[in-house]
Amino acid sequence: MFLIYNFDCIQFFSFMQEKILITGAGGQLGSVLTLKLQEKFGFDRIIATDLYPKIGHRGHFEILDATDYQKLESIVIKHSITQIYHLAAILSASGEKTPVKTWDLNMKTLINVLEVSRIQGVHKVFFPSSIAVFGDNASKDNTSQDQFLLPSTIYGISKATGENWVNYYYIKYGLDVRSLRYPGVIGHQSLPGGGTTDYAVDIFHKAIHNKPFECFLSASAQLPMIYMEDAIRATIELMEAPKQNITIRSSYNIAGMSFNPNQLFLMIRKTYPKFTITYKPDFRQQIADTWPNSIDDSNARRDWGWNPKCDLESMTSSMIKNLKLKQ
Ligand code: AKB
Repeated sequence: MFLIYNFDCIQFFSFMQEKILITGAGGQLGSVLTLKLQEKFGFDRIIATDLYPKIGHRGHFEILDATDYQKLESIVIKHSITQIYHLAAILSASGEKTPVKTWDLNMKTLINVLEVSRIQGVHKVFFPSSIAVFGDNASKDNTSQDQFLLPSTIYGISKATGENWVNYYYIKYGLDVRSLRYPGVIGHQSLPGGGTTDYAVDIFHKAIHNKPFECFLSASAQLPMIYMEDAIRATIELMEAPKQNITIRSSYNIAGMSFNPNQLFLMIRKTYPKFTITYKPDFRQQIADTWPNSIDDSNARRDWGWNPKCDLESMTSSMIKNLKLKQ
């Protein structure tokens, strides 16, 4: 009893000591994760950073271009940071327009985060990877964790390389970096920017405004997706899992649901029977063609109890309900 009490106290004490820095805090995932971490740890414990301040942001905020090591290090020292969630990155579709810039930014920011953590004693880091690490060679259905990675986009190449870097820092320096291969993230709280899966958020904004939707993917382009609530929960559950349970130090596959634009359209039509869609596939269809249709996340389920709650139907009704509230 005494031992259990003592252990709980130690855990509670170290929890209360956490100081968490988030890069890319103004982005689709970053803005929602910032709120969740503020709610969990308290406003004082969270330092949101991005290139530009977010209008209406509550709590600590620092302007940071994470390619600037000196600035990053000064913020880490100033706030005695113990954990970093490194979300800043250029995504798949935007990345294809500026491949060299995308490589430079995605790699430089990650290496800066790893280095500052090693040098300044940050003890835990989160690195978001993506289903974009898989290429055309990988099996499309129920794609397993250990496929040979041959990504088709520079974004995917930067994430696959990033997975190797974080694994290297764990092996060489013992830095506790944890990572998820996110599918497309769908949420009502924020807009995605520059991804191949963005259509699955854009479509809802058109539907609730009674406007037709032109889809940049084909009707049958099935991709793995996850609802924002599940994505945030997965991130925090992974970060809080006991260290000895983490067997994958590159990045965990996680799955939420899988559907194609036609299936999503038909689901939305149940609420908006007059909603219309046209298909005009562009270069993003070629990216989608190389990505999995669905993901096998059995390692995440086994190691830290991952279990998605949201499917296509519940995600659709939650998106519509929440977007209508904002109208
Ligand atoms: C993108 O489409 O680039 C992202 C991703 C799947 O990583 N949403």
